[in-house]
Parts: sequence; C-alpha cells; structure tokens
Amino acid sequence: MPERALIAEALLSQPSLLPELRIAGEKVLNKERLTEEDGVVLFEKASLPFVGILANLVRERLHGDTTYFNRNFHIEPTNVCVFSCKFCSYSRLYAKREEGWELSTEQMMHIVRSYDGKPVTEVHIVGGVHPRMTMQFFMDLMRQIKAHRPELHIKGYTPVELDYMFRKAKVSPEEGMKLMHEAGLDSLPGGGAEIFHPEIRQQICADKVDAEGWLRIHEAAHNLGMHTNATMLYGHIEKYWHRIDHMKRLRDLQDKTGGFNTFIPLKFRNHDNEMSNVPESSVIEDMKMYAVARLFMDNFPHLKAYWPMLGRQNAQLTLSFGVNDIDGTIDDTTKIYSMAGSEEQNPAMSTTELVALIKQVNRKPVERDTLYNVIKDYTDTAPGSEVLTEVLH
Ligand code: V47
Ligand code: SF4
Repeated sequence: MPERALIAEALLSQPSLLPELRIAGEKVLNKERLTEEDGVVLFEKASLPFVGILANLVRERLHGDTTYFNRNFHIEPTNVCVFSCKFCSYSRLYAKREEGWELSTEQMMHIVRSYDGKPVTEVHIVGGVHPRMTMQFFMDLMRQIKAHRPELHIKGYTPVELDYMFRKAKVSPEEGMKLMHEAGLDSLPGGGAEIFHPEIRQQICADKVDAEGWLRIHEAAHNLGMHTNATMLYGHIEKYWHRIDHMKRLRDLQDKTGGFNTFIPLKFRNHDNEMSNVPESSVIEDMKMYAVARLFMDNFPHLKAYWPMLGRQNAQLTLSFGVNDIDGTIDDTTKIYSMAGSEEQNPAMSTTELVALIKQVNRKPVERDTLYNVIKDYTDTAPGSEVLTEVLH
C-alpha cells in the first residue's frame, strides 16, 4: 500500500476521532461519494491536517505529483460594467458614467499580435459588461483572432457577459453559445459563479445572472462539446453550507454533462470595494477550502489555485492540499485581482520561475494546453533550460 494511503488509514484509526469524521474519511478511502452533510462536517469539525491528508491522497491518486500550468495572456476589453457587484474593486459603473477603459478591436488585436512568436497557447478574454460591446462585436473580434492565429485557444466570457449579450441580441443561451462557438470561442472560464445560493447572491451581486442562468450557459457549452471551468468566490459572508450547496450544483451538472475541466476556489479580497469591512479568510481556511473542494468535487478532474491571488508561497502550499494546477502565465495582465488587493501586484512569472516554484515543493511541473493536453514535462529539465525552449518555440 502506498505511504499516503497508510497515513490516511492511521489517521482514521485514532480512537479519539469523531464518528462523523471517520465516516467521511472512510468514504474517501473507499472512493465513495461524500454527501452534503459530510461536506459541511469536514468544514466545521475537521482539522486542517485531517482534510489535508485525505485531499492529498485523492490528488495523488488522480495525478501523482504532476502539477500543471499553462502559458496564456489576458485581454480585458473594458472595466466599465452595468452591474454592481459589491465585492468588485475593478469595475467602473456604467450607470454613474465613471471613467474606465474601453479597448477597440484594433487595440485588442494589437495585444494579440504582441504575442506573435511567443509560445502562448491560450488567450483569456474577460472583463466588465459594457452595453456597446455586443455579441457581434465579440464575434468579429474572435474571427479576427482566429484569422491571425488559428491555433490560439480562445477561453472567454463568463455567463455574466454572455447572458447580457444574448438577451440584447434576443437569442436563447443555446443559440447564443452556438453562434459564439462558430465565431471561434473554444471554452469558457469559470468566472461569474460567486456563490449560487440566492440568500448570498442577493446580497453580493443581486443584479447579474442567477445560478440557473449561469449553469444553463455552461450546460449549453458542454452540449456543443466545449469544456469549461467553474469558480466559487469564498471567504466573505457565506456559511459553509452555502459553499457546499454551490459545489453540489456544479457536481450535479458535471454528472450530467462531464464538460467541466477545473474547479477554482477564489479567495475574497477586501481591498477598495463595498465589502471592505468584511475580513479576509486565514491561510488555514484557504487550505481547508482547497482540501474540502478536492474531496467533495469527486467528478472534477482538476483543482486549480490561481497564484496571483494567493501569492507564490501559498500557491506552493495548496499543492499539498488537493491542488494540481496553478494556472501560470508568462505575462498575466489581469487587473481584477491586483485592484482587489491580491498578493501579486504585478502578476507575471516566467516559465523558469514557475517550474522552479513547483520543483521546490517536490512536484512535477507539466506545461499543458487549455484542455490539459501535455505540451512539455519539465521534470528532468535543468534549471534555466526552459529559457532556451521559449526562444526556440
Ligand atoms: O467572477 C472579483 C472574482 C472572477 C474579487 O477559468 C474577486 O481559468 C476575489 O473567474 N476578490 C473572475 N475575487 C476571474 C475568474 C478566473 C480567474 C482565473 C482563471 C479562471 C479560469 C477564471 O474574479 C469573478 C469574481 O469571482 N473576483 N472581485 C475580489 N474582490
Ligand atoms: Fe461587473 Fe464582473 Fe465586477 Fe460584477 S464582478 S461588477 S459583473 S466586472
């Protein structure tokens, strides 16, 4: 039996262990699904080492030491937004005519061209919801990107943006997704999910797409054969059961479609927004969040920690609490976190640094594309040799 399984068994044989934790732990050892009650119990009663050992067992069963990253860049078309999420430090309210940026198609194509010859595999397009940035506008942008660089994977637009565009264009989510896919959209990022339960959603982001709308758009994408991600904004006013409810809705859709790749818990940051009075979660809470997610989301292949948000050292730590992907970019220009007070104000990390960061905690760095096809295994590369590969690509 592998050492990790022995450790987990020893953990469950402790006489002082609460019976409900033993039941949940045994389910994990026997590869059985956790109920919602099990999930809440783990959050409420388990220690960090308890959930950590079990989550690491699941992580290593699924992926061994492999830790994925990819090379992408972001385009943020605008920070002007018609919505008014209370946690958002980034948007400028359209209704109040606040100053913001608004990129033209040509400016966005200029960003795309600036990566010519660089070994990026993905562009992540996400931003505020601007009334003049319609479905036609983005379909035209995507056609231009594909004409310029056909193999570049376009991951873009959350259901918040899509729902607004589709309603304006008077098309159903299913029709809208089909048109966007035909224009070049390859997959959806995980944003806009926040907390699905209306009790919390009403308080933090009442005016944007609701849980059913979010899930319907992802389901439509899955039915077209597209893969998508899912996030959860945690660590603010929600209770543990709201987190479990959120993850359960995602797990149910995944049972139906199998279209999700990755679950990404996003730590709420309280800098410069309308929820600045809400304290941020501790690092213990953050690691517990990742661990319980790995245990509860048994049908999600991947669990991602977004390193610009957590900082490099905490991102390393997540790799022992269930995480097998740390996103990773050569030049991440996203502002949504730096404006909310993330750990990394200038979130750019070279491949060399990212590989070293993963190796330092004895994991195997593997570069992937958006769909987790392996691009390069860096396990046996000498430090610095990535630079050569970058030049040669
Ligand atoms: O939905 C906004 C979050 C999300 C704050 O799919 C905040 O690969 C914390 O979803 N504190 C958008 N979080 C970004 C996103 C994402 C990021 C990286 C990778 C992927 C992927 C998706 O950002 C929003 C919201 O949940 N957010 N404000 C804040 N103050
Ligand atoms: Fe707009 Fe997104 Fe900010 Fe909400 S989180 S206000 S939808 S940019």
